[in-house]
Amino acid sequence: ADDGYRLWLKYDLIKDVAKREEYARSFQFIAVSNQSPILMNAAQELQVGLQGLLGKSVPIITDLGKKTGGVYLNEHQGFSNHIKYGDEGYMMSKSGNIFILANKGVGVLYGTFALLRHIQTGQLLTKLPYNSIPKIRYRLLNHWDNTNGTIERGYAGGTLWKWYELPATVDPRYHDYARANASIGINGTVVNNVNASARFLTDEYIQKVAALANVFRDYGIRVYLSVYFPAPKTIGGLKTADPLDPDVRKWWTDKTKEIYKAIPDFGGFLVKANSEGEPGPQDYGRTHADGANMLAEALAPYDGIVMWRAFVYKADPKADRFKAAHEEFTPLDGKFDKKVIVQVKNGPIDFQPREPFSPLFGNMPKTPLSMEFQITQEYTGFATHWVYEAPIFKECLESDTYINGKGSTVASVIDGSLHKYTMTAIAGVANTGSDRNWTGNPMAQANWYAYGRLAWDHTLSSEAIANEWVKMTLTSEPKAVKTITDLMLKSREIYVDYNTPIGLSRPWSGVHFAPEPWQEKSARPDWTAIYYHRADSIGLGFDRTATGSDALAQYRPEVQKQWNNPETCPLPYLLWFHHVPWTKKLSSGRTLWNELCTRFYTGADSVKWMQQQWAQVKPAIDPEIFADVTGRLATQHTEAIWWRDSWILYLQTYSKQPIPAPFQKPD
Ligand code: GCW
Repeated sequence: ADDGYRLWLKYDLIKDVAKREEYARSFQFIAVSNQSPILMNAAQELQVGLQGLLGKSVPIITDLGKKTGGVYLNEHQGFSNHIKYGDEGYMMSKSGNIFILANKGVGVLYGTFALLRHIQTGQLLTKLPYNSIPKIRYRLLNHWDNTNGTIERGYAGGTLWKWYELPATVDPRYHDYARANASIGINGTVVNNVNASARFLTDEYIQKVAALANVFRDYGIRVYLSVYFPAPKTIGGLKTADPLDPDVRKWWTDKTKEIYKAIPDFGGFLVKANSEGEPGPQDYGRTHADGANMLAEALAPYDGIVMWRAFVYKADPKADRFKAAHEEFTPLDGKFDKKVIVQVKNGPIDFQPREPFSPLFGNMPKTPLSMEFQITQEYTGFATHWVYEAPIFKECLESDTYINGKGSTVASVIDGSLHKYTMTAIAGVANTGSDRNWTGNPMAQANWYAYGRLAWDHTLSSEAIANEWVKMTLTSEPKAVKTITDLMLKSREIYVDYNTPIGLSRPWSGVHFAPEPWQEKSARPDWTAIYYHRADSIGLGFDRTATGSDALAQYRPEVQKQWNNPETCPLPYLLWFHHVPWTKKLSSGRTLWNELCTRFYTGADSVKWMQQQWAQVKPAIDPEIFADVTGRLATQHTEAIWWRDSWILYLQTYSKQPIPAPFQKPD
């Protein structure tokens, strides 16, 4: 039985003997151009992969000579003078041998995983030549992991990092983590929570993190740390953490030096400051730029960067949280050091199942902006609900900001092409944990996978990624592949329908799981449900047009035009921007109330459809995974009904309307 540990790197034997033999003819040996650790990792991965896929042990050799019929992993600086492959791009070709060529070992490693993917997905080697260059330079996972072993918003067990055992004991699982990431092109990992403990900057923890870095390095992955801004006070014994104070600056400079001594390829710092109660430069009357530039100065002698998060909003129930990041950050455009990237969540609020793109994208032309996506399913059903996230990511990346006219997509902002940034980055909040299968729900592995693939090449389609993931991870039986891919592609829309349809924003509750639309009190005045959904006797939704908060004014006129008229605003965004009367007829022909009920009911009902579809693929799926997902889908169905009912019964106290007749039947 398959416990899910091997992810998409399963390398199960190809069942079709003829196909196996055909492949085998091209894999009589694996030759390497040198024996650096990274090239040897590539060669060994290929060896393990071929052993599994072809059932054949293929020798690794160090001298190609005149031999043909094998693979040559060739690290060759300057191999191409036509195309700029950079440090990470690779080329694959076939003539006599299969050649994987790259300027650096890590490029060869990526090419090797791509070759394996070719075979795993049953593609013909005649599809070569093939080349690939990442569109974004820093492709990171952000782990919200704490010193005590917990993960903030983690639903797959505790942290992977065994702090108590490190640095002396190095769990072999760290290698597998690195392999999985390298296979999808992830080249950096922030190991600790952005709500950071200062302990990560103590010598004790630097040594632990260095032990992880020692494993990750030979898979092309650099480690980064989230920093606690007042660390100079808490662990440095200084009286202040004012970023303009010379002693504070010296403290960071010395600390950074200490880190680089232990981790020579350290990637840099990620900072959450003056955000949700975390301290920051504003505590000293300084700006985000002052804080970020101080860290950039400390990193100046090294190849490291600062990723400064723009996730800020005030505890003000009268303000519109939607507008906060744009208000605070756009005035700072041009004030950041060249080592600083400002990291922006995809949407203006917070990883909701559907949000419009953040209006910061495109509006800071002098500052590199990076994208922060959330892979872990904080608002998309934790580990029980099956939600394939590639469509969420793509929807944002493909949104047009119109900053420099039509075609100024969010993707073109973050890949640097629009404003000519060379420093480009993307981050995904990880969904991994200590669960044997890494992500709790086996289907959530696809979200980790899809994030990595899109970070490398955002032009890939959600469908293509789903298709290859299914083939590599679950089955190659064509009908089952089709059924599961289809399920994946519909899963997000189904979730939105029973969770937050028509642009409804998700009410807060403690753990961010069930909607509790009735919630009126919380730790902060803006953390109530009513703040977000704005239900009243007239209607529902947040007016963000000129008659309301006017958040729409933060977008270009072309974008405003799409959203600012309630008659023409696409339904998925309607309640994000408009307070709509219950009885208003929508473009669907139904009233708001009837449309809401229709979505909630068909959404919950569609989970039943998901269960039926899944039942059909049983013969093609490993029994352990099949049973696991079957159980989760049952829970998902129950919970979808809860969510539907809690919303509808609550909203009905305002709408005073009956549930439409077709839905007045037992489930
Ligand atoms: O929405 C919030 C999450 C917090 C998280 C925060 C952030 C790490 O609920 O758990 O803190 O976003 O992104 O900083």
